Amino acid sequence: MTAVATSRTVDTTPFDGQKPGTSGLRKKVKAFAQPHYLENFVQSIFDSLDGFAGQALVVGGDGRYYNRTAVQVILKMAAAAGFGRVLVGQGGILSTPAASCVIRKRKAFGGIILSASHNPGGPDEDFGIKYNIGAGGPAPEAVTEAIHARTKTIAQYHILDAADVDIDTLGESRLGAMVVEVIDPVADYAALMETLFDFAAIRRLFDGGFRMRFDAMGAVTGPYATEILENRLGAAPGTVINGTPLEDFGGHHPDPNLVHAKELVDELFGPDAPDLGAASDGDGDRNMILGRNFYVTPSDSLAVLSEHATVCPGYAGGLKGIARSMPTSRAPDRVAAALGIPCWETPTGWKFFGTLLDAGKATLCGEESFGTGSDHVREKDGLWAVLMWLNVVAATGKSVETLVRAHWARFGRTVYSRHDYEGVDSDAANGLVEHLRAIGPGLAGKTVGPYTVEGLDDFAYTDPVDGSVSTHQGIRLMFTDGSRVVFRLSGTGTSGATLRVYLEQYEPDPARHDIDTQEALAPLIAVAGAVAEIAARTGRTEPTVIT
Ligand code: VG1
Ligand code: CO
Repeated sequence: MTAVATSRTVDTTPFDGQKPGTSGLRKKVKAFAQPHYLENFVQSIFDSLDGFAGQALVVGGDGRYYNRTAVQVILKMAAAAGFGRVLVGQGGILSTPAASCVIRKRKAFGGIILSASHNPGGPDEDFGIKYNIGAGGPAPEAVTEAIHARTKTIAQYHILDAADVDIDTLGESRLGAMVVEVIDPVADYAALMETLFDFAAIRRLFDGGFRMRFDAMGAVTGPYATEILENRLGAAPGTVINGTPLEDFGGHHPDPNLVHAKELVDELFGPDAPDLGAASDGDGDRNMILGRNFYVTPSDSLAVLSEHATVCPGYAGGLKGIARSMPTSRAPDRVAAALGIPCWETPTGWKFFGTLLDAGKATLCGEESFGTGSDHVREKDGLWAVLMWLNVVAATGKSVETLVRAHWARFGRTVYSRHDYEGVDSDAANGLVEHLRAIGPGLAGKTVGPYTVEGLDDFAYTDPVDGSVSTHQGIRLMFTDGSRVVFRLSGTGTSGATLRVYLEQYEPDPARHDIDTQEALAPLIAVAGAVAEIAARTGRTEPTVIT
């Protein structure tokens, strides 16, 4: 017999639950662990939603420190709020793309994902929480703004007085009137991947001696990658490294880039390198792709996958369109033009792709920040991108490097890099952006270094489907030769400000395709620093991270 559980109302005081950022609320664990803090935010989510009584909610996270504690709080609050069922990943685990998959497949009302993505985890590090809508994607700005507004007025939350739920055993139990269903976090996701990609062809590739390394970075993709790559596709045991989700990710930044995935990069650029290397981030939505001695920029990855998408069963009918975030390079635009399909340019953050995907205006989408995905879910999807690369390699018989070089030969190379200045003083960072806005109108036609300025603008976006407008999405400094520098402040950091400088230069000449990226971009980097007064305003002469 289950004891009768009663709902308790707790008085609380409003808090400022952060302006809607790039994705959800991200803070130090210590902030979330303050009395009522998490509860206030969860109640603010529920108070901003309508019509969920008796409906299902999906809950899971990337397994970082505080994940299990937060899951229990959310279960008890969902029961008090009147949800009919919560689908929770076993052990509290669900990658971001898998949560999106489950929300869609099980027709849930929405989902709560616990993650601070690629930010470090542990008692002194970051935690995060985001709400996803019934379509499976991140809440659009109207919803996140409603949640934010609610955090400023909230006076009470409701929680069931009950013992913790066993979230480690598959199956159903009850929490008050609500059913808690503990699900296999991998099953639905793996089944979806089997419908999109030619698993038999990929299996033959591995049988033929193709070797790969997948670095799960001690984060959530370990169980997914092990099941799909090793168990279902026959990749050699040990293909997946750092495959057990750890509460502190082994002390690393689970961020799949050239700096943080050093172990993988060293192997792929070392002797006896495998044919393909890949890594994913904390919550499994990012990917980095490496060939043997070869790095694929995320922008090129989107372009190459778009070029060859039809070899994959799930995309055999062709693409309806491509969408990329504004700072992502324009390599995918050239592929879209060749395919005769639109290429949409959206603000940074996956939430802006949702309407395009729902309306059938785009099939593939991507961001320069190691995010690639499609209309199969409504989040970016790290392992999906790896499987698509494997499918393209298997179908064409070409290596990763050969595929990218063939793309450059056909379309030209878009030389691209992002320079991040992390932990900058917030006032200095805002001042830099204000400075750019102020000088913008006078810049057109001016010569700076080897470039002539075409114009500078502050990117604003009108959603072509629902008409919603988003302004101040990044400063674009455009030059007459097609080169471009974008300046934007991060919306996901948890300490100080992070200035991101995105550099892009088109190189049609095949004789120059081998040029080192930073060397090729050196003049543009110098101009970006001079125009934005980066050193003078931030006190930094070098970026913290170059990708
Ligand atoms: C960063 C990336 C952005 C991405 C976001 C969430 O945002 O630049 O492209 O959508 O992280 O990714 P920002 O505002 O810090 O630049 V994840 O993997 O945290 O969901
Ligand atoms: Co992520």
